[in-house]
Amino acid sequence: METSLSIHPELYKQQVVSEFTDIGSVVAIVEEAGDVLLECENGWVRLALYTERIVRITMDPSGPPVAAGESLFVQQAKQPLALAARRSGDELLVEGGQLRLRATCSPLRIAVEEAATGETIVREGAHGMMFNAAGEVIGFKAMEPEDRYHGFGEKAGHLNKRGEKLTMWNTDVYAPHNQETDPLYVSIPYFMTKRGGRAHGIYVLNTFRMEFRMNGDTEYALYAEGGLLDYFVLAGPTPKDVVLQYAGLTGKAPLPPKWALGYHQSRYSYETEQEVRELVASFREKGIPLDAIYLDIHYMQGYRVFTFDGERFRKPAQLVRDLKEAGVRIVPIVDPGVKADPEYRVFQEGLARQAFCRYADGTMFYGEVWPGKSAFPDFTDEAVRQWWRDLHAFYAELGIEGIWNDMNEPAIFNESKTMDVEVMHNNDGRRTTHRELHNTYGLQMSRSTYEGMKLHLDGRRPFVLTRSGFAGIQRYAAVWTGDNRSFWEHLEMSVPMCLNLGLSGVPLCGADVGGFAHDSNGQLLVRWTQLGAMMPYFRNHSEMKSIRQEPWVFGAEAEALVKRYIRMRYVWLPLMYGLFAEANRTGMPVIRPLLLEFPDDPQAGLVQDQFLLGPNVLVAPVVRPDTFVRAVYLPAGRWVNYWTDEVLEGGRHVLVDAPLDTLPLFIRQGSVIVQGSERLNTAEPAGPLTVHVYAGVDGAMTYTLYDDDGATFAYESGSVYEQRLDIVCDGARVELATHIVQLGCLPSWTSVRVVLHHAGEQPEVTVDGKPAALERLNEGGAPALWAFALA
Ligand code: MIG
Repeated sequence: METSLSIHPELYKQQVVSEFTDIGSVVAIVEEAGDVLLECENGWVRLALYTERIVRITMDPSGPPVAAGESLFVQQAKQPLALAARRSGDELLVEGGQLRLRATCSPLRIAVEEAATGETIVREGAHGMMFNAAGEVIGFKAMEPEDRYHGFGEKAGHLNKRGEKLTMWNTDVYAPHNQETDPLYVSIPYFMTKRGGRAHGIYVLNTFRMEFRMNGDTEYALYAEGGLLDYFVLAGPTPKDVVLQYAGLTGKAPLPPKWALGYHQSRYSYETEQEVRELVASFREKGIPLDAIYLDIHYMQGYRVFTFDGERFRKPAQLVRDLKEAGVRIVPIVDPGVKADPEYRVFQEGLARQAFCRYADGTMFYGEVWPGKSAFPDFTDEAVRQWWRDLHAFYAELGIEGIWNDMNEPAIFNESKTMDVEVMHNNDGRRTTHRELHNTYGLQMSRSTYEGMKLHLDGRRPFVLTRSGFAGIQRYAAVWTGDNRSFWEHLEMSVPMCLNLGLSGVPLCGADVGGFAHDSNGQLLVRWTQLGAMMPYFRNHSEMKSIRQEPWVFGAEAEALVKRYIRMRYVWLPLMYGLFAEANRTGMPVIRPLLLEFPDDPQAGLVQDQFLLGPNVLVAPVVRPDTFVRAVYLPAGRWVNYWTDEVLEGGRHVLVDAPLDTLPLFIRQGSVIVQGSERLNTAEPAGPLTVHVYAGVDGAMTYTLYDDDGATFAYESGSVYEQRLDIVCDGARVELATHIVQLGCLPSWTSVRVVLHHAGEQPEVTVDGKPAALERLNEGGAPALWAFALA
């Protein structure tokens, strides 16, 4: 525990702006291959139009910044677009695409604006771009009074980061995860500014320790401990546009295998084969669905990665096979630290290949982690990544399809909690220090893990879960939010955390359901499972010292409710899977803050304890103990209570009942959702699909059913099933037109039934022009529910 000593006056040194040098006034303007280079008194600035609505600004005090191309962190090629500069007096106008940069020359202060309207998107205020002799750089931007800041990757605290300082330095934080606990495991140097209904983004290309100082009054600052001040301005203009622009730059997540979206059970640790088999049997007996069991560090022989302890797990291949037959996957943990044991094959190989991180003088870097003294692969080097990819044949040959990367910040048991910053990385030939590449270590590890599994899985989709990451991590892994606790506060915080991760390009994320550390309890586990069932990634995990938290440990009532919501997860899977397909194509997150779908609704912009699953399903979890009623904000329009079919007028707060068995859920009226069937895992037949049409408002709605084999990469070459349903409601008339968009494969569901909500007592329904044979589902019940089969 820290004491007051930690706020000793002599421990604190304020960073003073006056110790930084401004880039100075513009002395010459050079147009170079479509870019504009500004030679300034104290250095250079390059302006490049990346796309019609993305501009890149790079400051280098030492010389003209090179025209940077694609990289691990920029997947999209610069479009061949040109900027043209025009100076008149002190004013400089640089135009291209849909954007215009308007700058003063002395001193250089740049504003990015809409070329068409002149509306300012983002501007420098009193300060501009600065650097100092130590190599630190800062860029300032004006803060407008109504600006709200979202994104920044994985951050504790609230959805809006205005007033906060966000640090980019991947860190293992066992405890605490409070609002001010910063940084955590993942750094994504990107955020979105929302101003009224408009939005723009800033993505800073810098892997050094960074700070986003959003705690100013009239200015915020982008600070980096080294490297260049180099950033993209993503001009929106809507929040969704910004998300798409960011995903365009950093890439989209591959489709996860369907089993990765089922319910997962973990514990630090399930220690023996016997225990794992019993666990799976318990899920079976109790009728609780299960798709994966995790093996934490105890499965290994003395914590040596790429081994199984021969006593605890005598026949891992047999175990994996038997479980897979029961529809359950095994996901083992793999940490980066390789035990420094001269008799251990992986260590020997790594030494022989010079695969481990070393100091500049060639001496090895060793750190203490679970196996004791350990060496750390240099994942920044292609030859090392290749080696690591190949090593995964070990798991793949056992039948394993998912890998859990932990401790990859990297976390090390020492004062700094990580690798010495002066350790050198090969960095594919451009040797540099850990100080520069620390934030990318986890990403590079998960990259080679994903690629390695892909290589060895014979066309099947791998699943990788990671604790650490950087911009672009979505291309390789799912992210879980690390060591939370069984606190209601952490249940509550997981919502804005995952929403901000989604805005930062990571669609597949979630928190440890039930809480990792500390003791959970029945009510907490019920509420957390209700939320987890609607989260992209759904895993219950807990630590050694805490009481167990499998679904049945807190008595019959809790067990029944936990079971009900795990089963409900499987009902929502077809809708969720369709959203993952959308995320794969566009980068749109699966769970969305209200601001994304309702950017012009000021109240929706404030909401962080509710979210949308896709565009039309509103989830309002209960995140406080003994709370059986909650306020819900319904955006404009009408909303249907999922459980009762009651229609509620939106554009206001409502108070809804939320007894322990109820997760408040609302469907936007005038929209369509799909539901699958309850199953014990995703390996079981999908069964019938139900399309729920929430009629009752005149107008058109559309929904596209999506499916593919859920297991291979065939979807990338068109083996997908897509059927669009266009529905027009006009009074009692409901016309449904079906349209096969893609028939690259057949869907997994056996039949499709449509359920009509709020279509009145005597609807006239046609399907592709022919009258549908309606069946009334609730004889005499109101409002009427009608169903018909879809051929
Ligand atoms: O805290 O491998 O966040 O999920 O169970 C020690 C043991 C290291 C940290 C992970 C946690 C995992 C644990 N690990």
